[in-house]
Amino acid sequence: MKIKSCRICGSEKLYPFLSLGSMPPPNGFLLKKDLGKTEKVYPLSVCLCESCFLVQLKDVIPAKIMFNNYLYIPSTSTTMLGHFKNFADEIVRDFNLKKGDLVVDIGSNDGTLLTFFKEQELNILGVDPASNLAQVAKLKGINTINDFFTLGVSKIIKKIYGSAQVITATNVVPHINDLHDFALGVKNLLSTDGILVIEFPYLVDLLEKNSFDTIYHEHLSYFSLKPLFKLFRSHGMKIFDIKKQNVHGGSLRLFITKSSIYKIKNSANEFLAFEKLKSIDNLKTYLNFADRVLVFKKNLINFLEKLKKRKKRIVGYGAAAKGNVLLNFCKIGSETIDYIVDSIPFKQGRFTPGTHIPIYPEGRLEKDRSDYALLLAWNFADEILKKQKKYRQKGGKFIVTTPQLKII
Ligand code: JHZ
Repeated sequence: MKIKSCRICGSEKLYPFLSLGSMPPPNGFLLKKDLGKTEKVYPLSVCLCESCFLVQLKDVIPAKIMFNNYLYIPSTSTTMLGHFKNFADEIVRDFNLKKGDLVVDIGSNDGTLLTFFKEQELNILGVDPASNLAQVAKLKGINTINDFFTLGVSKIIKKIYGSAQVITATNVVPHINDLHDFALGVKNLLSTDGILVIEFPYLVDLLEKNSFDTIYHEHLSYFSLKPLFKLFRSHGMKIFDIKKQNVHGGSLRLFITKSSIYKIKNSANEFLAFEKLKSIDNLKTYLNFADRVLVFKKNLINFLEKLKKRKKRIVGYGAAAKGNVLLNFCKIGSETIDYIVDSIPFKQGRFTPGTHIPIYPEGRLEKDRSDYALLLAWNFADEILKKQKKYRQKGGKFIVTTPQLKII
């Protein structure tokens, strides 16, 4: 499907500033038996709305294709476990949550975030369309509705469980095509003084760190603040606080409410001023970014070609969705990368979409004698470099792509 107008303001002035070509959905990991079949590819071109400045994709793959069986889980990362624990603790403390208050997590994945709210004796409910993950969550005792969150689903939840004191949505709002339906669903489900807390990778970081590989079919929007202020305002809600987070290459956490008891904090205006300074509302910023992406592609390909000429063995580290974007965009396949190691059991034994590189457990890196590991999960550089001390001590090197191409 192709949208014709901006998801937030409805303007038809959508300027495409970067095309990454056509490729399969980046979480479409293949089983061995499917390697011979033709993979469906979809265009990946990103636009700027010249009216409200929402950066977005026009091409939409039906959500059911991408999310009904989802292989990504954050819970194999100690960084993410720590992040989610702090997230839950802070909200319970700062908003004075009481035993039995309802917390609903949208895009609850395997229930990781909700386990930390459950520990504090809150009433919890997850909503996630992936049946494989809803199953895992339920086995952990996390009550989960296996569906997409919509206004319709929010009405059912409200009828059965009552209003929510807190709704959380981490790394999922960029996936939502109908943002107005999402806002209406949240407004309906929140109690009168309830809050919505959302987290997403921040557009300013994407541009500054050149993390073009986070642009992919699942991410329909790349948020700066102005369009989000507009979205929530149009539904009688307000963003009242903003906090910067380090995860996923730089993210924002937004606090949103329909209640007048929360006063808007300085952070909101400070971030808006910061974005003005970064010329986030200027098409030139995006065209410059697109130029840098093309330069990066050339540099990476040249660099890897030189290593191969010197007969060096290269593997990949972290079969991240973003890694698949990088590999497909730069046309790097199994002629260059022998295999990829990854901590997520669902991905191990499968092959990367488009490039068909096999995926193995992380333990293989240390046992094997590869010279270089291309760090596809660059957002976890600290955690991974620490974990792979022995590989590095034996002379193994990491190729880091973001924010700059470098060898560690
Ligand atoms: P990671 C996901 O993108 C998908 P991805 C999603 N669409 C989204 O919005 C973003 O997150 C934010 C592995 N790994 O988290 C695990 C190791 O092998 O950067 C993952 O496969 N060893 C919801 O897929 C991958 O790397 C480790 O020690 O780009 C990281 O994927 C660690 C820490 C990770 O997200």
